Amino acid sequence: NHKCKLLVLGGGTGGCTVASKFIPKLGKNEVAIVEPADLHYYQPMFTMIGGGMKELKSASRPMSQVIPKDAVWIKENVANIDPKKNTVTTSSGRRIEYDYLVVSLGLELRYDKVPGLLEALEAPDSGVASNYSPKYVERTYRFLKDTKSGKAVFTFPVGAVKCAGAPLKACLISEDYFRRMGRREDVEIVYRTSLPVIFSAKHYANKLNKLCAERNIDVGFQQELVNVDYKAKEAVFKNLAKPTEMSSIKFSFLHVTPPMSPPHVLTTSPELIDAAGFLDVDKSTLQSKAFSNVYGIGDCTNLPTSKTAAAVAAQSGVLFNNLLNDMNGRTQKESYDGYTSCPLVTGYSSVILAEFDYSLEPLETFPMDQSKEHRSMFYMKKDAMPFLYWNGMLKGYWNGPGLMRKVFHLGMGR
Ligand code: FAD
Ligand code: UQ1
Repeated sequence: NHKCKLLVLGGGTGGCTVASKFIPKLGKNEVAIVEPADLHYYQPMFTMIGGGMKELKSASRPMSQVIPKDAVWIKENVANIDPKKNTVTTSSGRRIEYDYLVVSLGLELRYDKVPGLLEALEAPDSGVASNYSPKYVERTYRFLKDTKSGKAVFTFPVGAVKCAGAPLKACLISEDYFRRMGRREDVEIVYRTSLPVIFSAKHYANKLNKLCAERNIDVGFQQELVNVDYKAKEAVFKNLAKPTEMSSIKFSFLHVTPPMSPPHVLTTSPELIDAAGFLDVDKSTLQSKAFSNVYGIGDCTNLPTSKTAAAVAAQSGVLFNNLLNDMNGRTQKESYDGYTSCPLVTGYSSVILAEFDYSLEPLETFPMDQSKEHRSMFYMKKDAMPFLYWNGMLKGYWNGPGLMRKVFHLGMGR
């Protein structure tokens, strides 16, 4: 059994970042992190790996190196949360008592929800790949290289996803790949999304619609992938606008973004979650609506913004200030504006850097029109961001680009 001031559930992006911030305040061994994984992945790299621009091994570090050294690492699964008793139980039955709790458990990938998909992802030569999992991301580039003709199909699932731009990035990078290889005339590019729009923030959606049209990508809306038959090379879609209407596409290559769900373990504490199963927090303060000593950050929360590491960075500063104030008996609160960012990689040397907040209106850092494709932003994404992540964010020193934006805009604009 263990007792600590601050308990952090999950040692991913949000968990490590928050733990690092509190250690200087709370001292050695007063912050504990429950995290079962051996490796911590920098998931934003997966998009580049799928395009053959980076190697998988460059996207991970041993968990032992990213969990701050003065934190206690409990290398187990969380099995039960009891916020009434301020305790968490692990899968081996260990009880951990806390004064304050931060929940940062991320999202679960649900490849199992699409019949035939797991078999297809396990079969060596199915042509089916997915950038979302370190298990399947290397298949993307392998099968891109194998695809000489036919259809390359890209999907977007129903429900909450992390990095909602990533399914389209996979599509645009692949399109650029085939063009550069001289195969674009022989490969049709098909994008099928469950959503009625290409992207949530309209300013960028306008640009992306135009880009897809110019690049001759066949875009279909409100289409949900409901079955994969890799032997027949067939993907079946349901028309969400007309649920009895099914259609099937014969593919050479299929990139799937899986359905995702909130961490199952949250169901052990129904008071903490909303109807959809996400941690129910105040959208400004990040505090649990049910328990004042519980906070949430990142993908497992119901914060009504797009789920990204960039959003986690901005949230971490707000969470830190608010929870520290609580700990010190101060009542003032800082507000999260919903800031999120998605570097939309549109090919092998260009990025549209979408940045927006709860209003879905652009909130851009750099003094230029970021809805245009930029080479500089490609290198920012490929080389600068990973460095900032490992050396700045996970160590607690990066609260997102808010300050940078104010400097660049000299106090003018949003
Ligand atoms: P995670 O970092 O996923 O961490 C959750 C942690 O909880 C994991 O370590 C997991 O092992 C642990 N856990 C789960 N269940 C349990 C349990 N029962 N007990 C204990 N521990 C548990 N973001 C960007 O900002 N820019 C991008 O360009 C970008 N691109 C992306 C591309 C792809 C393909 C993907 C997959 C993601 C991308 N993201 C991007 C999103 C970003 O990676 C996530 O939003 C971010 O990592 C969320 O952090 P988190 O702490 O909420 O969850
Ligand atoms: C960001 O802060 C962040 O988290 C570290 C990302 O995730 C990897 C991003 O992709 C982006 C774009 C940001 C925002 C940073 C700047 C400089 C605009």
